[in-house]
Amino acid sequence: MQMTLRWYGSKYDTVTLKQIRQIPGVTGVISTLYGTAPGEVWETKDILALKKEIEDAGLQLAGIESVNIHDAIKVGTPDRDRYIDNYITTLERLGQADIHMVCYNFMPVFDWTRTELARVRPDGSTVLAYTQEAVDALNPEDMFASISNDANGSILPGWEPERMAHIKELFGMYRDVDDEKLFTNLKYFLERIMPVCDKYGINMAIHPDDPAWSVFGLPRIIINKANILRMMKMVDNPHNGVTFCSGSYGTNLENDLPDMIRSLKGRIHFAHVRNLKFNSSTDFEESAHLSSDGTFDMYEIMLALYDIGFDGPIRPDHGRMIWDEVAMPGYGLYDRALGAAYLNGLWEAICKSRGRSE
Ligand code: DNO
Repeated sequence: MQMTLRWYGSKYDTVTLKQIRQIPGVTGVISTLYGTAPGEVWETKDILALKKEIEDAGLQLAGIESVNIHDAIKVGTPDRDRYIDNYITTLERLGQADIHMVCYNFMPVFDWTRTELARVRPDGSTVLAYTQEAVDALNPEDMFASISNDANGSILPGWEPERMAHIKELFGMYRDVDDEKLFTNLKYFLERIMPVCDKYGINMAIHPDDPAWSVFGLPRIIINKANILRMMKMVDNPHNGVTFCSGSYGTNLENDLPDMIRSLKGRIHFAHVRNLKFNSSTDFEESAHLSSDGTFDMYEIMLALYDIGFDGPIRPDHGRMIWDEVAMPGYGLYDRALGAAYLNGLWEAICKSRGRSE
């Protein structure tokens, strides 16, 4: 595996490449052209400039998170082919730039959803948290307002104000889209992009829906083992793979994370590894990465990745806000650096105890 950190670009991130370079064992970053809208074609010069900036800092651009999917593709409107053509052009340009992993999601309207961005924990750190009760009490517009007021001035991924300004219209578009329709539209999209992925060796890594159930009545399909295996089978190409995100699949306590990892051998192209602490089955917060601070056994998760021979990029995920850092919620430097060091430690111990070099 290759340990990486997510980085939003020098215009948007409070964390610098120099700081990332100094985290032991982190050799790459996962980035994006933050600021491009879903459906836009990415310019080669922008891709190459991003790559050069990262390489000049002594790091590798290990993959893209995300090339976002236009709602026309998810809904399956008549103009979807135009947006898929754009997506294919972007993939071609990424492939030509020697970039081979692309994370994306197929969540209607919203990307990931949290109800609190700064819940205070007993140690004084603040974390992202979710309660179903809070979602049930809100309408989507209020949810957007509370999230953007709380974001330390940053734009959270998937919550871009330009899209959220049309939230009612977006909900309207999905009126007739149920789980089956969403599966069909995902299949159509994947079948169209697989030839370019084959040509350039691009691994597509779908991110799970977070939380792993329907929010505000919208369909959500990338939520459990049965659905993800269905997706792998419906377009049975190794480039059709997943981002295994423990914190997203883990929102549903019925998901057995190590078992899911083992069932996805050969198809996990990217891993987000983080812990959650459940206070009840509908109230969870994003604890430190350490097993004893949360609900998941992080050793078992890393062991399952080791057992399937996972060799893609991995990153610690949302960190707590500690040591008075001010940053995009979940994406500060300090706690993610602690997470990377911890995951590296688990990996080294697993490799040594199994007699394999790292
Ligand atoms: C949240 C992230 C997601 C993820 C997208 C992938 O912090 O894990 O926003 O990047 O769902 O497209």
